[in-house]
Amino acid sequence: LIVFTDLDGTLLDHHSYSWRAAKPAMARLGANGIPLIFNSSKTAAEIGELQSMMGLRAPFIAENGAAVVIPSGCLGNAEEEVVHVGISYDEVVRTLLVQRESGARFRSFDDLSAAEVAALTRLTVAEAARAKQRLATVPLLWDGTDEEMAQFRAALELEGLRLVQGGRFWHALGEFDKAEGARFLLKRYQELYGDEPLLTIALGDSPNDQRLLEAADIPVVIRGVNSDQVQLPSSRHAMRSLKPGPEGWNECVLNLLFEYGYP
Ligand code: 2M8
Ligand code: MG
Ligand code: MG
Repeated sequence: LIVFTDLDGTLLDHHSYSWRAAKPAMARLGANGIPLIFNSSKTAAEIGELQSMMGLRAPFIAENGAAVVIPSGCLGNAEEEVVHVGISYDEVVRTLLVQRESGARFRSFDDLSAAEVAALTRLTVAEAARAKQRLATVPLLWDGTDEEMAQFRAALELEGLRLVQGGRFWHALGEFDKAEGARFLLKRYQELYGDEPLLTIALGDSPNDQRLLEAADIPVVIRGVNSDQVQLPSSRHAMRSLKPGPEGWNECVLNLLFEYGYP
């Protein structure tokens, strides 16, 4: 088994960012040597900090698939590896500014100060500063009408950008997604594990997790603010959690470990 998980609203509580309720299942994964791979719209700076608070060291996927980070030693690599995909942050910001000049109404992480991001998200100002250290994706709040949003989306698509929905924000990003990041790391793990087939579990709560869930053997939709917009793929053991966030995560992962014979 290998586990790919979203963070906000999935492993972390949507409001408090606490993972406390998921600790029993996280410990069982660790004890069984099952890799736990974070796959988030958070930045590499945020995920690195989170891993060190959790006492965890593992490869991870940042910014909705824009970057894959493999800390030194994790996959037999002597040095830290960082793989970037697609368009750069500056290019996304430039395209957004052109749209604003033609009337699009939004507030992005590029416009907002760390204090403003903190007020919107309940992150601390230091955490919000890490959330602003972005490589390739721009979270934004839409202030226009639905109709204007449709125009905005179409205009971004002409520039090779997509909009995906997280728990609080829309994310403007290039032609990559969480599933590609997961596939990249799965290949690396599969090389390590040789012929032993690896079953993938993916957990997520929002539309930006849809492709990741579809690519997994065992997709788990965690209940959250917009999880009703996520379609549950029809695979064996696909499930929705009854409880939200880390409580739901804990229950589903413990169930699956039991189901697949892990103590
Ligand atoms: C942003 O992401 C969440 C994920 O679902 C959202 O869209 O609501 C991020 O981009 C991230 O960097 C930040 O930590 C988070 C804070 O809530 O918001
Ligand atoms: Mg989420
Ligand atoms: Mg996320």
